[in-house]
Amino acid sequence: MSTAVDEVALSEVERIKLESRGLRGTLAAELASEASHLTDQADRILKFHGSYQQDDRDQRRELKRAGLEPAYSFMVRSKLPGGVLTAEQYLAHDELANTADGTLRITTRQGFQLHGVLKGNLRASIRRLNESLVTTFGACGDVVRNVVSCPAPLPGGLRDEVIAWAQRLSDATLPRTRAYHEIWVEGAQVTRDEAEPDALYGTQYLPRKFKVSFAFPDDNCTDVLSNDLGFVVIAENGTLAGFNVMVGGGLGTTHGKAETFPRLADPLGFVTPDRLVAVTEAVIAVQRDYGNRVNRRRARLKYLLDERGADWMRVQVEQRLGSALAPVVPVRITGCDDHLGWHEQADGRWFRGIWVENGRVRDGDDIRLRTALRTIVEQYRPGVRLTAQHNVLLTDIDAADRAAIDGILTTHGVEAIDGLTPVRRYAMACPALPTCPLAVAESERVFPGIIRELEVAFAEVGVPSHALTVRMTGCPNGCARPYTADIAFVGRSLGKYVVHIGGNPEGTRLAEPYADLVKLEDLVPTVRPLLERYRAEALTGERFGDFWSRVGITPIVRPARSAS
Ligand code: SRM
Ligand code: SF4
Repeated sequence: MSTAVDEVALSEVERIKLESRGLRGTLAAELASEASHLTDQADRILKFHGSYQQDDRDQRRELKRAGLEPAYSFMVRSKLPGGVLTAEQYLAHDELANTADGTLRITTRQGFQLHGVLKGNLRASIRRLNESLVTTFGACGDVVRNVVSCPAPLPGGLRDEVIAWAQRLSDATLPRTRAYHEIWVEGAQVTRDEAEPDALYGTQYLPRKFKVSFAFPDDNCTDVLSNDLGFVVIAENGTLAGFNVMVGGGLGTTHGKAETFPRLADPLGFVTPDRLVAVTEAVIAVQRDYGNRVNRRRARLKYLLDERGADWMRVQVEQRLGSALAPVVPVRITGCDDHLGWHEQADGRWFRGIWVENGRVRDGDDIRLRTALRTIVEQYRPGVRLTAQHNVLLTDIDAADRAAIDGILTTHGVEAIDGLTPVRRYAMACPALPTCPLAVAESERVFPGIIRELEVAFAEVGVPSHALTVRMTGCPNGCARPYTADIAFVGRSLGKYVVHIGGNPEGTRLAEPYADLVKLEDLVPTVRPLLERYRAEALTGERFGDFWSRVGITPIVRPARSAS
């Protein structure tokens, strides 16, 4: 394999990967040891296996002051292509939440995360997921992550056909090493000296995470253009003709580092389904061979596209394919559906989309969503599907059971969708504190308050009701996809945020930074004048983000209230 990196200094992570013997490293031995936590080296390798070592940041300072070590635990992320689970697989996750922090967290890439898993329970948790035929392998790390695809089983059958392709692609891009099976399933402590050859990933895997998405032109519910590699479905007379291939999307940035930026994917060409795996492998091979292995901040495929352009990329991909790509089919991405509420499937059965605040399935005082879902899944055995907007769909339900299922949800305080304002319905926040080590500000914990405040502002200003995306993250990495939202709050430092304005629900436009260093309590007052001008000047039917994109946002340095 290549090349372009042989002569240059490798980043520390590259060295760890190279010396890991097929993602083994010292992981097995460290898991078996009495130590409360893993070394950084083993933690790096653990990520490829679908888990991150974390510590409770709420307790960090106090423990340090008391001379104690941090409160370590692990986040475990399941890889669920297209967000699809059986009832049994859902119940396995629910059961494991009891030995974690009592919640299940739906992710923005249709996975599940368990938080707060103790080291002593880690192997049993991952093993239990494997027994239910769910893997965590490749849910994190420098490989292909969970492949996302619209999960709604709508009539016509195309959605399920595309999910099957997403699953095939996920299988084809799984690392070939047996390390995962040895460590988690067999529980081996003595592992091989030599790595098995991996034709796709080589010995160093990819320079960075690699994200793949499928989407429909009229329903980009997976935010396809934010992915390294995207496939937009092209249908002819209701059947799958193929996919427009999009490359080089990604959202992560670093404050103050102008060489990092969010970017939407470029069109590369059109492929028929039989060439899907080959074109995926070709794009991955280009990133493997030419991606930046020295500077991890610049290692995503988007920077290769930015430096060398889509034409260069096309030549590289075609060389590896041994044939030319057909030109992209001219289609526009025009919509995004959250699939909430009741919908009829092709087979006459029904699915119901349930709104989950920030993807957190839990039992609170008033809303006991976790118990409600467990009760329904145990009793009716529906399919369970996760959306890329943090919500859950219960599928394959007989018409006769609909009322009873609604009754269970109501009894447990779960709100019907007609009770949700658009501001709330499409809102997303990342986990941030206390689990995320990269958070510089709060997100999920403060977001409900921000949404309540925004709802009041929208009502007082009299803004017309339409789909609108409001998103928050605790740092600029962009996990809740703030840079494609109509309104976004991006953590800047403790208690302060950058406000971004002007994306859209269909994810085809990047928002612009509007105000910097805005205090948490000033976020809504900062946005309010924008609502007022929008209400006064928008064209009939014009949406909030579209209006600001048309008239142009003039960035302000200081927020409305804290200017003194
Ligand atoms: Fe993310 C890192 C959570 C989707 C960009 N992300 C993290 C970590 C693992 C922090 C860390 O590295 O230690 C966060 C764990 C926090 C915790 O306590 O749970 C984390 N990311 C999440 C999730 C759970 C957010 C959510 O609200 O659901 C999402 C898990 C998806 C999954 O199932 O795989 C999640 N992350 C995203 C997305 C959105 C997407 O993929 O659609 C992005 C932006 C798109 C992109 O990748 O460009 C995203 N996460 C990042 C980045 C920045 C990457 C970059 O190119 O710069 C990091 C930091 C990194 O990789 O160094 C990061
Ligand atoms: Fe953590 Fe930042 Fe991602 Fe939020 S956006 S989960 S704070 S890495």
